[in-house]
Amino acid sequence: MTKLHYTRSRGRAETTRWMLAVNQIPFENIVINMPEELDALRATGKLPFDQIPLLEIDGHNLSQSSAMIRYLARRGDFYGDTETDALWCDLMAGAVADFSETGLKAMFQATNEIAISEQQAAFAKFAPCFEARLKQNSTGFCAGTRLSFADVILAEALSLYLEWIPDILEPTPLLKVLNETVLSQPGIKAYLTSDLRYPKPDNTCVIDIARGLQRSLPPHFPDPNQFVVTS
Ligand SMILES: N[C@@H](CCC(=O)N[C@@H](CS)C(=O)NCC(=O)O)C(=O)O
Repeated sequence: MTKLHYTRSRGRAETTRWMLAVNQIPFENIVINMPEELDALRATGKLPFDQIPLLEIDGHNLSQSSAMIRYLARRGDFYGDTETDALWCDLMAGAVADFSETGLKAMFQATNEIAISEQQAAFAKFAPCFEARLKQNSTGFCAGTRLSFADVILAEALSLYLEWIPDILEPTPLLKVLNETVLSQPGIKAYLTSDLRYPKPDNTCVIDIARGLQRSLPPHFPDPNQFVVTS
């Protein structure tokens, strides 16, 4: 069984979950909840950069979410048909990674208003570029003539924004259609309604992550350094 080791959250493992889902590869979330669990995983030597997520698949121990999604793109033929398609997949994936950062950080913000205004600003910067690319390609997809991993991770990033700002896609109709195309993929549909999909992150999730990784909580939390080990 394919195993994905990460905290009890979407975070940097979520693009990999969506790529496993679109490939219809069954997988298990192995939850790192306590620092001892991360120490034990590190002791296995399976983390070349000492970081999670870790994806155990096909006899490989994969690190770095960008490598995982490309492995899964090649495995499932989601990398376009030509060199140019592959290039566009990579170009879009780079921009999507930048775009998704603001969505990933939303849960750590001091107020909902800050989380929303930062996402509105990032959307205003990136979404017109994504919309222009979809117009230029004119197939309904980011690259080539069929679904690629770029489309999947773009929809995953949009899912973060949409939870905070449900009507955010109204000014970008091509992006809205692409999002619906990805959400209608059988594997994605099944994943999003399964127990494997974690809910929108809340403060408990932020605390779980800080405890598991022994890192600081955001400054607006009481006792932000309670999980940081100083020796
Ligand atoms: N570029 C990496 C980033 C991974 C990353 O930052 N992982 C964090 C958890 S979200 C981590 O393992 N932090 C502990 C550490 O770096 O020691 C990826 O996308 O996989």
